[in-house]
Amino acid sequence: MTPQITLALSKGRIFDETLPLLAAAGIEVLEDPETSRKLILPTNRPDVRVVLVRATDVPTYVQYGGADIGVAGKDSLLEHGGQGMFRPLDLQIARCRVSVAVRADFDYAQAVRQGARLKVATKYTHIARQFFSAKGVHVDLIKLYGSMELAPLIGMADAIVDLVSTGNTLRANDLVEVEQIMDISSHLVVNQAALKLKQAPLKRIIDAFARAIAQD
Ligand code: PRT
Ligand code: MG
Repeated sequence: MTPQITLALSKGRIFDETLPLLAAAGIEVLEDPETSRKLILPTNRPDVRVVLVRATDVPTYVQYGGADIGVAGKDSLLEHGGQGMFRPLDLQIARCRVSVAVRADFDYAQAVRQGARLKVATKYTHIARQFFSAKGVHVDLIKLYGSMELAPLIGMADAIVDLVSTGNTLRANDLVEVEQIMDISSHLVVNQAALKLKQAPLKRIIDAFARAIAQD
């Protein structure tokens, strides 16, 4: 009997941009996550199913074997730590960057002098802590789960560390991008134990994804 493969995806851009890669592996998801309320979606392959989870939860599902394989943003992987999984492929999808942004009237250059103190609001506390500690800047981190842009506007923080893609969200809120911390794309992640137990079917999917990326 072929073992069941469970793939963890998040709704939205990661799901949408993974579909062509799945198609290249001969896998077609049979329900639309935007209209279906199901959390487990069947595919055209009886041995493959998709589970829908929050983007930040994909690494956790793969770590604990709730899913054998998943697609996660590098931002989510760095915040999670990546324990218990392999990261065989950079899928080059859902691309963006992690940046520092401040109010247009804030003197960032002055604020990040060595030994200075900066109040930073972010969902990405690991990435932010590492980035500022490498610069020798002390930061007071305020953990938020969304709408980071609001924090500098209402004086709760000096700066934010957030994902930027077009820059429209920053511009709409009169914030300026003052530093780019790193480029982000989504990666394929595979549970370490599953890769041993279900090696052949998982390898077929990984290889098909790799070929599809190489063609672009
Ligand atoms: O929404 P939820 O809280 O469930 O989680 P999430 O926001 O992490 O999920 P989702 O689906 O929005 O994003 C999943 C992944 O897509 C992220 O982990 C990133 O790796 C990647 N990605 C790529 C982005 C963006 N581009 C992006 N632009 N994730 C979020 N954004 C947001 C950003 O946070 C900001 O609010 O879009 C806004 C900025 O966009 P621009 O175009 O205005 O600059
Ligand atoms: Mg989102």
